[in-house]
Amino acid sequence: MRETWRWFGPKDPIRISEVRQTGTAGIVSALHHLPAGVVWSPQEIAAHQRRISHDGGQPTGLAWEVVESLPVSEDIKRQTGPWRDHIAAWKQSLEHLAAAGIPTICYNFMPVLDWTRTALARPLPDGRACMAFDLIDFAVFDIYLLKRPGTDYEPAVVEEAGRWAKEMDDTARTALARNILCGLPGSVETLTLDTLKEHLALYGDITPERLRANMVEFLEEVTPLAEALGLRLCCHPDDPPFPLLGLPRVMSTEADYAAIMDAVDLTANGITLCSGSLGARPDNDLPGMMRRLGARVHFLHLRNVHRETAGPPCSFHESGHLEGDVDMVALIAEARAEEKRRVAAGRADANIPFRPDHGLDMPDDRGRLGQPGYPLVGRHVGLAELRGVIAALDRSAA
Ligand code: DNO
Repeated sequence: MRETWRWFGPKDPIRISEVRQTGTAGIVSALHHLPAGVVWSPQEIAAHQRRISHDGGQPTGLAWEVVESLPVSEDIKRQTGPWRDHIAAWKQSLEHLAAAGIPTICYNFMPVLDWTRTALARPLPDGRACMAFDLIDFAVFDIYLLKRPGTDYEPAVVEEAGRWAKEMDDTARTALARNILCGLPGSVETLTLDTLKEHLALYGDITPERLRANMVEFLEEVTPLAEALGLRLCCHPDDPPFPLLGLPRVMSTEADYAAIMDAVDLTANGITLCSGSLGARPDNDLPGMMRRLGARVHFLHLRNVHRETAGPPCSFHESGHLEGDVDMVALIAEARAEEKRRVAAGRADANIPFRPDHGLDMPDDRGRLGQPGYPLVGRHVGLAELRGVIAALDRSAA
């Protein structure tokens, strides 16, 4: 398992020379300043590689190994406007990334919102802080702030949301909206309530079946090229893994992944197995998914969640990497087993990249104001724990 670390580029308050001290082997990054739909030029890619390989003129020994994300435009997801041009640009970017030697490309197919949380720094009893998704808070946002017609929450959720909405003052309401609209780490786009409403209207007639068909069509276009270039595409799951705001979501379960893998049956059509996103549903068996879908898992996001209510949809908060509802040790054991199968099969990609996904905010992280969920100390603790699990499993298998 190859250790990697997500770095957000020059805006990231964590310097590459600091990342190096975590002992990580490679960097996950993106050209966050470019909007979806444009070509990533060789010059832009090379400049970013240089930002990673050098800090203050000094070599860092680190290289850009995984792209997260090469954004898929809303037009491609809906098949509207210049979507064919956007696919052509995506393919051109793949050619440039392959020429630059970056083999693994993560993307997602979530309409409008990427990850969604109602709290970005909820204090835990021991003083750490975590990101959380509270279904009642989300319903308050949806029903009382966004005022979306036709919401379909359970009656008990609507009732509770009504009580909470009365108790919230303007400051609390503004903070809630800001947290929910934050949903795209490092992106150039910032949503407001009004732009969100406009985006939702554009998805009015797009059913999950239609979105899945559009995704398959997109993959039929881009995957053969990726395969020929020796690249591995890997789709990140929906986070949280259930529909929000009436938008379709099609990458939430094992069955969703199996359908997409079967529809475009090439190794380059792969998965970013994010244990924290998928783990917010009790019916997602993460070690089992790693065992059954493993041959197509090209990238692992390892983090954990603690589910607070039954669901989906449900409330949950992010926990320490070894503390939540996902059996992280069993999941890593399955990832190691997959790597052994790849070695036996002579596959060149036997070393699967993973990153410690998210981390709890710990004391020294508070002053940095980095990307929510991406603190230096909290993530380093997560990496250290995961590294310990891997070492212990390897020792007992030897
Ligand atoms: C959240 C991330 C996601 C992920 C994208 C990949 O912290 O895991 O935003 O980067 O969904 O396309």
